[in-house]
Amino acid sequence: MIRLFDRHRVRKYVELDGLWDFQPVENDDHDVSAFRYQLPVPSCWESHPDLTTYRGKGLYRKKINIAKQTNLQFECKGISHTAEVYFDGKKVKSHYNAYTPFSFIIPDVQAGEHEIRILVDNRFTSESALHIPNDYYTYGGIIRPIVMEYLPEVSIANMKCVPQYQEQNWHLHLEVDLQLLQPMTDMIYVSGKISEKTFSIVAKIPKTGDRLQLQHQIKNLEVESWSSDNPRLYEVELELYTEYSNQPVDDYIERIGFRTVSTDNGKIQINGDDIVLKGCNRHEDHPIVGASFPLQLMMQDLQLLKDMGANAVRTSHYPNDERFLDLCDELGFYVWEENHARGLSLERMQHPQFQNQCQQVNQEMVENHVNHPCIIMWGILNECASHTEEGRAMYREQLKQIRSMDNSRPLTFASHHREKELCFDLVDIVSFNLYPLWYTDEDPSELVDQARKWADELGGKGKPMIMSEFGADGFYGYRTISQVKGTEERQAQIIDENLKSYMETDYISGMFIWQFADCRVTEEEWFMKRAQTMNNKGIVDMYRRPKLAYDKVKNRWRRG
Ligand code: ADA
Repeated sequence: MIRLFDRHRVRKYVELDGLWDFQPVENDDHDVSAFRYQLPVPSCWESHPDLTTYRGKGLYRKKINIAKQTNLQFECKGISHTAEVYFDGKKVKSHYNAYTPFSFIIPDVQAGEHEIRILVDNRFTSESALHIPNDYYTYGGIIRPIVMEYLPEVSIANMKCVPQYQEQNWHLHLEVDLQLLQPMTDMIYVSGKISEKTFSIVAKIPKTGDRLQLQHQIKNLEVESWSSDNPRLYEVELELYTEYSNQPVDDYIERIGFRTVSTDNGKIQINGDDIVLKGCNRHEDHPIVGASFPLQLMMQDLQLLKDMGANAVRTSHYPNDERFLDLCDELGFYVWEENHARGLSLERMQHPQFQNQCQQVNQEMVENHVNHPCIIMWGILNECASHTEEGRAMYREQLKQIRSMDNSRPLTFASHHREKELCFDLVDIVSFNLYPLWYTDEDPSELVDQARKWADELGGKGKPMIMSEFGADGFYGYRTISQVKGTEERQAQIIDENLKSYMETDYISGMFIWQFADCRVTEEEWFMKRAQTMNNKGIVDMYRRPKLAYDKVKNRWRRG
């Protein structure tokens, strides 16, 4: 499955799922002829018994048959973590980062058999500033779907949909990007439909250049707002005609929700109504599929979150699979989506590749996910060096970049620097990662008041405040009368006390438990810090079996 709705009804496309040939390789050996394995795509190579801890390079191969000459566009939704793509032996694309989509076009492909090879690397090399040994696992492989599309000479490359609420009415602003493979002198005609409204855009194609952006405003739409209680979605359908065709040569469908996000009076509003986010931090990690989730397991996680009374999820610490975001759109979950970074010191932030790798992720995250109504805020750089002037400069640059791409959502980042924080003035929402009763013996109620004071003194005065991480380890099945740290009893007690404090604090606009489910961590550097090489702070274990904390959360959120 590629998305939870049809992206095209005119453009032909096919998912390149199924079995691909696979061969671990030592270097940039992309033209090997012997392939020892066949691996399913999408999947993590760690799911194969020979490759459960393989950290290295692997070459994938797939043969495709093209019936008649065409242009091909490939969209890779997620390859972990570095990909070099070859088409009929010629290198056509490189990409770094497991968690954001990338695409490329192969123009003028002749009919017949062709071969795609993808060299994938999940090593922690000196080139990699973001994928490093960490308190989560960097898997290997083609972990999300690959789509192959048959592209006409002029096509719709992207559509950004910006719902606007003015004078008690919903309007919609569209930015439509066209891709031109051949210089054309024609007029183009875009016909569109949303809800009961139809519209058309006419434009002359310039003689040069390969992209053209069309802007269009649709006024006074008769639509219902999107919210957690009423996650009403609408498809925006575009069809593209040239002056020589009375049939559409291409089309593009997006699915959106009409809602506003604001941060007035120190609270967060959806469509003008104050909300309190009750959620969990969730890694894309599972003992059977690693980071390569099928829809069933994504849905199981959201059903459990809904069962415990959550209305939100934080995509800690990277952009998520767009099918998971589609589900959140449909089920009415609020999402804090964030770029890819966890706990990077100033030294690591000064890695020569750091800023441009982050800015690439920011660009791909916002460009591909901007139309999801479930995403109500963008986050960056979890627990990085926002307490230093050099770090602040990078936070500021990245926040500016994201705001320039989308100014419809508030921005935040999760800080653990307490009174040393230097960046609260740069964001709309202040967020704290604090672990009272686990890493420190502080009282949660006193600590949250202290954190509010830090925020007020450090540039966050009057801004909504979120407790973005709190929790404790609880080893599944470890129960003793002593209730020592690590037992399920102690974890349940710590989480319950934290939730009690934050639910009783009227200036708290959100709370995210660390974490939803136990997750695998890297053996490198984290083996000695994490029992079983796992982060065991889940309120369900890795197999999604509830721990004692689960019912405490449910009592607080469903019955609180
Ligand atoms: C940090 C970090 C999380 C996780 C957590 C923990 O707050 O943001 O990714 O590592 O600590 O389990 O200690």
